[in-house]
Amino acid sequence: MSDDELDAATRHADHLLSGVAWSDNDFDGRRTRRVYGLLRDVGAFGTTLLHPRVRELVAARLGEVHQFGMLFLSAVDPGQGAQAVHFDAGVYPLPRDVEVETNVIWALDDFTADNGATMVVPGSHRWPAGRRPTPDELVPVVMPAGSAVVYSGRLWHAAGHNRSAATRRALICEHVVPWLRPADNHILAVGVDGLLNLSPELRRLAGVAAVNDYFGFVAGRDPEQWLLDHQGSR
Ligand SMILES: O=C(O)CCC(=O)C(=O)O
Repeated sequence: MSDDELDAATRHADHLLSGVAWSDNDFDGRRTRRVYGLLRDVGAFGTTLLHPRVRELVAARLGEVHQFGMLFLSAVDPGQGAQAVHFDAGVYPLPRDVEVETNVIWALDDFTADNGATMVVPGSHRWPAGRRPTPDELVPVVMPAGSAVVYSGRLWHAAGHNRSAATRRALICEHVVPWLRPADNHILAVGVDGLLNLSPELRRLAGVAAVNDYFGFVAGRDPEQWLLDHQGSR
């Protein structure tokens, strides 16, 4: 992202994080603050979520119609230990070799080996079911603030241990194919009025997008058209 975009994104992150408590479970992290349902107050993240180069990569992997899976802001505070190693598509009962998910982690602070940079196992998206990484296979994604890493939902990874004195913030955007239920229900979280306040492209990513005439419609109609008519009839 440009410096201006990064500046706006970090200010929006601070606004969203104000007053947010640490997570109440080990996976999210008991020294980590998380904000889900970001489309309810997308602010400056709207530009980041639609970054053209990242959008191209995601569309090349998943096809033109796809949708957000989980979408959250994560602030890993000092002292947070490493997260359990996992792959994001593991929430779906699918064979390991089915590719359904492409995810993006935007660094809102520099990611360093010390401050909890995401740890990844390069190439592990091609591993068969049952193979688990050993600790020496994990490498930190070291990158300056404003950078993103794009990875398959099959890649083994985890948030790292934050041994530094500062918080590591990240914007984490999962994307899944349109025939899967997204991990988070953006349509319910945002509601009809909230959807109408989003740009058409963000609405599509929230799930307002037909795949064809018989898949993804609302009451037999194209969902975008349905939404606009619904607005007009009020
Ligand atoms: O914060 C990170 O670096 C990764 C978090 C993650 O992979 C997750 O919570 O699914």
